[in-house]
Amino acid sequence: MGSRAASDASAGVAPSDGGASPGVPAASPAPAGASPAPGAGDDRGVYVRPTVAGAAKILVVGPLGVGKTTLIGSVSEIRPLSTEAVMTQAGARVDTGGERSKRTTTVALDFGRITLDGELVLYLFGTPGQPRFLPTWRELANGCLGALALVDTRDLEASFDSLGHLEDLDVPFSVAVNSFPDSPRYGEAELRAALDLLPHTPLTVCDARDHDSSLRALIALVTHLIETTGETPS
Ligand SMILES: Nc1nc2c(ncn2[C@@H]2O[C@H](COP(=O)(O)OP(=O)(O)OP(=O)(O)O)[C@@H](O)[C@H]2O)c(=O)[nH]1
Ligand SMILES: [Mg+2]
Repeated sequence: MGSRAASDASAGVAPSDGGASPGVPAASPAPAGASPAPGAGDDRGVYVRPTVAGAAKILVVGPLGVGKTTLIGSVSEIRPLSTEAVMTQAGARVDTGGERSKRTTTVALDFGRITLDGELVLYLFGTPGQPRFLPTWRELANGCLGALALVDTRDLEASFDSLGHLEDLDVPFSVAVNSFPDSPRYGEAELRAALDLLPHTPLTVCDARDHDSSLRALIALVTHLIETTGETPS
């Protein structure tokens, strides 16, 4: 496995012997006031609460099949908008990677909404995962406060483009490892080195299928954004 750091291929990491990514912290618990887990689509709130004092646009990025659509769907308090299309043989040569069982892919964007602590609304925009859609990020990133970058440890190299693109666009971000059953486990230092993360960039583990886990990853991001920008979204 390679490192994202330019020309330092020797910094590759090997899986640590078992364990659940011991060095990589799970994000801290969700605050008591965070929105409850949404139930079936019909139960989801439609209107922004009157208590809301601020809003922020957040990108959810990552390579093909890393779990972006899944995360937005599990955390959104409104019925998420998704633009899934069936992957066909015609795209097989360009749309590589991702879950082998995966049959659809996002072709425009995902959209969802979550209210934190009754006060801060996050509008979540999921990017398409195929590399050929990277140029569309420039538009999607317009006006965003930051990004949650999902990573799959089964193919760390697949995330390099996403992270590099965020840096190019000057979008602050945090990283969340979305764990799959067959994901190799790495220590935090190994992962940070392989992904070439700055020391202050949050690195957490999440399960994109789980509402609370996804929420914690977003809270880690927002906490980081508030700390680094010194501003509360308005
Ligand atoms: N085991 C496991 N499966 C997951 C997890 N997250 C997503 N999946 C599955 O992985 C597949 C890919 O998830 P998506 O959410 O479609 O991935 P995506 O990043 O939106 O993919 P693209 O839009 O094609 O880039 C789906 O079949 C999910 O059910 C996870 O945390 N654990
Ligand atoms: Mg998707």
